Amino acid sequence: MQRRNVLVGLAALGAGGCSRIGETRGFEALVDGAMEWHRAAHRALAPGVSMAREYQVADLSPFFRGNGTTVIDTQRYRAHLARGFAQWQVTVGGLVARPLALSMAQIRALPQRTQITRHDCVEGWSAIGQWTGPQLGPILQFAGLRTEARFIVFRCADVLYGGRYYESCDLDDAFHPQSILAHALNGAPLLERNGAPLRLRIERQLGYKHAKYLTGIEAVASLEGIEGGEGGFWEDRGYQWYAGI
Ligand SMILES: Nc1nc2c(c(=O)[nH]1)N[C@H]1C(S)=C(S)[C@@H](COP(=O)(O)O)O[C@H]1N2
Ligand SMILES: [Mo]
Repeated sequence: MQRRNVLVGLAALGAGGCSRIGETRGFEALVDGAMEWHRAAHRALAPGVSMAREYQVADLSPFFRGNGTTVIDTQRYRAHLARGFAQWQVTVGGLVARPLALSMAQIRALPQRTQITRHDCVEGWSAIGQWTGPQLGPILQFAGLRTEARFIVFRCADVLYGGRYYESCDLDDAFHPQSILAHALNGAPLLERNGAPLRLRIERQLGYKHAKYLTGIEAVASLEGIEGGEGGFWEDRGYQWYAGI
């Protein structure tokens, strides 16, 4: 049933490009693969995989503030926002066998994980929010990471203090069950201040690792040569790359 909805949704969108049928089949395989992966990942929650603490609805912060970029003042972003992000795409590329470009409809059609977690910003505030989105792991698995891939880089739509925001993580965090591409906070589509339409939740890491306004996901062998070379916007400005909580 869910799968039929996905296909109908895709047909309505007109998956675009040269091979509509091919793309639809490919996406169907991603949905199936993601479901199997989700199940397997849960079963494998074995000793060794440490999970971030998850909270209850009663623990939710009444207000989840925005930090860093909270408004993107470009014509391009304003136009996407005005159209409800119907044309927004997140690319998955770099060292992968099968590069992808996912629409928000496709992101929402994948198996979803909802988690209530605490966000800790180094600036000295925390907030508890409920995040929903597909796990990153099965998307990367479907794209087919090449053996040389060691890091995942997250590209963002915003420029902060003159620099493009970006982040990165190792494969351990990328394939962690609580690493999701979140499109909803507390059951509602993300607001602009919290990273609309899509942001990373990487729950064992500090706030600045949770890249907002995602436009691209890139598998790389090394972080050298990417922006300042330290693996993230704040890392290039002196923060730790491994920001484990
Ligand atoms: N693209 C982008 N992602 C970002 C930032 C940013 O400025 N731009 N700020 C980071 C920081 S320091 C924090 S604490 C969180 C804040 O998330 P929030 O705005 O939803 O509170 O986003 C992180 N991700
Ligand atoms: Mo932060």
